[in-house]
Amino acid sequence: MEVTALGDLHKGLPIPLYYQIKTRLLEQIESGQLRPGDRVESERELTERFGVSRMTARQALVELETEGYLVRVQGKGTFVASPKFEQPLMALTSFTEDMRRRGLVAGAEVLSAAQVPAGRRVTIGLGLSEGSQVYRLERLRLAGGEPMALEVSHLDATYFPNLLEQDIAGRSLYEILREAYGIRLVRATQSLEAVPADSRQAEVLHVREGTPLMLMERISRDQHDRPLELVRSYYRGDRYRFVTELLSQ
Ligand code: 16G
Repeated sequence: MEVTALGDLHKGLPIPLYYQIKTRLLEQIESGQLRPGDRVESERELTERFGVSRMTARQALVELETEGYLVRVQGKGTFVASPKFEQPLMALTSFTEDMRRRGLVAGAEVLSAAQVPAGRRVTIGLGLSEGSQVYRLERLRLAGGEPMALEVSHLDATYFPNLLEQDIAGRSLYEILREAYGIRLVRATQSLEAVPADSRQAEVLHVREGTPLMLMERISRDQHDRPLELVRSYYRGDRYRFVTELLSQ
C-alpha cells in the first residue's frame, strides 16, 4: 500500500482524512498547545493546509464541536472550549451548591411549573396512591448564564403546600425545601444513561439535535426516609464529565 504524506496527513492509510485532522486537533488541545479560548483554523484554512475537501475539514470540526472540545461562535470563528465540568457522583448536592463550589453563579429559568396528577412512573417512584397530586417543575439550569442542564422535578404535593408561590426561579429549590418546609433531602438513588437531545432539549440547551445528553434520574429521600422528589436531569454531554471513586471488593 502506498502511503503518501498529504500536508501532515497520510493518504492511503485506512484512516479517513477527516479523522486524521480531528486527531491532530485533539492532540493539540489535550497537550495544551491549543488552550481554551484559542481560535482554531477555519474550514477554509484546514482545506488549504491539508489539501482536503471542505466537507472533510467540516466533519473534523463538527465532531469536535459535538464532543465539546470546540465551540463555534457565529461570525467569529471556532474556538477551543473550556474544559468540561467534573461532577462527582457520590454526593447528594444541589445544582446551586455544585456551581458555588466551582465559583460560578447558578441560575434557573422556569420553563413550566404546575400541580398535576402523578403519572404512573412518579406514582410508583414516590410510593404514592393512585391519583395523588405532585408539583411538576421544569427548569433550565444555568451556570454563569450558560445552559447546562434541563431538570424535570416531581415533588409530592402533600409535603410542600403552596410551593408554586415560592421564588422557584430565584432560589435554590433544596434551600426552599429546607427553609420553608423543614425538609432535608439526605439520601438518593440515582441512575445515569446517555440519550440524544430531542429538538426541544437541543433548543433550550443550545446544542445541536442529537448531541448526547446524560440523563440522571434521581429519587431523593428526606431525613425521615420518605421518597419526596423524583427528578430527571438532562446534563449536556459536551460540558460534563462524571467522576466516581472505586474501591476493590
Ligand atoms: C440537582 C438535582 C436535582 C435537584 C437540584 C436542586 C441531579 C440529577 N439533580 O440538580 O434533583 O432538584 O439539584 O438544585 O443531581 P437547586 O437547589 O439549585 O434548585
